[in-house]
Amino acid sequence: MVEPMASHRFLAAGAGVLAGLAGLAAGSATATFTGGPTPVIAVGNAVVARTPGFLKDFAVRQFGENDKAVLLGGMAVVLVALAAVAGWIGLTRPRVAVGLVVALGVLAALATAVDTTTSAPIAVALLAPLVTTVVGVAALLQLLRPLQAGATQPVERRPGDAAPLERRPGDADPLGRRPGDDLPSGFDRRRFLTAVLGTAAVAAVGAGITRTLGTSGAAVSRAGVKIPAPASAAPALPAGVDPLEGISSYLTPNRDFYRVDTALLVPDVPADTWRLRIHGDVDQELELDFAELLDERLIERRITLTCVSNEVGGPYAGNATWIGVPLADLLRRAGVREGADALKCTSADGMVIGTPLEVVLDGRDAMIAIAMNGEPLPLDHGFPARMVVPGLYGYVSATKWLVDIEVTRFADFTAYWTERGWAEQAPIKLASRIDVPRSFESLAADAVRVGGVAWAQHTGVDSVEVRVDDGPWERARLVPQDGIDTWRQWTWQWDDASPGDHELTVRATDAEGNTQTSDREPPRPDGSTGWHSVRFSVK
Ligand SMILES: Nc1nc2c(c(=O)[nH]1)N[C@H]1C(S)=C(S)[C@@H](COP(=O)(O)O)O[C@H]1N2
Ligand SMILES: [Mo]
Repeated sequence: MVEPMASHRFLAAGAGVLAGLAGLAAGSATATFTGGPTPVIAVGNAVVARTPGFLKDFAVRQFGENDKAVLLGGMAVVLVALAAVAGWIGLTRPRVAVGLVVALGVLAALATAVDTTTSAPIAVALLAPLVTTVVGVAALLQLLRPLQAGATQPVERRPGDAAPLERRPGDADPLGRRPGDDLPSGFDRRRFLTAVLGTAAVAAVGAGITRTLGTSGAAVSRAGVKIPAPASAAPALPAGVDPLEGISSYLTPNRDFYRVDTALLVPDVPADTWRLRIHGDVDQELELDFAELLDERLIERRITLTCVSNEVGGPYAGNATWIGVPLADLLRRAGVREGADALKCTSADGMVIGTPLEVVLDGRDAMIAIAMNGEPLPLDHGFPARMVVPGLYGYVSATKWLVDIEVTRFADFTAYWTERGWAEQAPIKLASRIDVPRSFESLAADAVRVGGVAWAQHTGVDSVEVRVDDGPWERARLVPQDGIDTWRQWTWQWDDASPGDHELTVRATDAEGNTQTSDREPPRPDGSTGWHSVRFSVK
């Protein structure tokens, strides 16, 4: 057999990538009709769900809120490489290439079958990986056939030409052409070009359908939601918040609010199809639609949310004004039975979060929130409804895209994060953070103003102290207390700053007199501890 020309190999690899794109676009378009996950998202979700805890912690540490983009980017690189390999191999061994594509299709089908992020029936959802595989294989074969004609047919010889010789790769062929030169006459350019255009058209149409029909129904629905005035409004903002440029703003704008969840694609839950079921150990099951939820007694409260994954000094805390329905109102109406100690909360994307019942019923403003900072919940913060429980880390309380609350016992289920080595119960730990100066900033001696935030949700922060190097602890100034469920901003000024390098450390004391421990603990299993410090220099 004649060695295929190198240029054929590269064309074939490109054909593989094009066939892959067409297959994925067709499969994704199919998914917009079936309501199931697209093949890429299904595989991504499967990776997320099966990533061991330590690796997930690593990813969150390394990539922070970009972890999803990094995962999807990594998957794209692997997919392009595999598609190119399929094309490359397929030039001479089409069966192996088809086998590779089918194997990837089976993988996507398995991921789709176990996907919990949509409620599409499995049999219907499996159409997407099926279409991807069929279109991918068909496109690959169509593209390779014209290339194979040129790759494997010995170049035509005319009478009088020398007999074909054993040729080594890189040698010129009998007509004096070397691999990489113009393609031989056996290459059916016209047919190849037709196949390329056809495949590209399939890819474009598939991508177009995915874009148009895949746009979120939730976004349209959210634009039409009007949040009624709350029966119980939040108290007026205390005077004197935001005392220093550069520290976290007292209320965190929605676009700056940290986001932590496992959803590669934000769940698409239009308000008009949303239902909340409250059931389990109750006297009477409740089911509410969104209009009914809005008709309930609404409260407006400022509450600071915090993620258990926050490292000392980390960014995963934010303060917002929430409007919602007190959870206790609904639970009382349902009638919680003796013996229950937990709420098993489930989201539209299958997240299961366990929340202690006692905490929700102890009088704090635990709510099913529908608005955040004066707007319906942003899609990525749980539209149309989520839980917010003052004083508990998000992973045990703040279920976004909430659709189901089962009153039950912790002993009777395992929550998503608990399965992954995080504590079952997790009140937010007392913490303080320096926002200004930033690490390694250089400041003028006459203006060393420092500041940040401190939180002890549902207990309240009483004092904040700072220390320069090994000097004495000095009291920081606190903005007036808003409520015990929010953070407090603090500032301090170093009047006779000495030039040179310094370290600034902060610690807070809560309203019960507990001072933050200096013991450094990592976030796992129930939240980090330790003092935050930054190094800076004075000119
Ligand atoms: N459905 C769902 N809800 C979820 C999560 C999730 O992964 N899925 N993550 C929880 C975690 S760990 C936190 S800290 C908060 C974060 O809420 P935010 O993204 O609105 O800041 O949401 C909680 N609710
Ligand atoms: Mo979290």
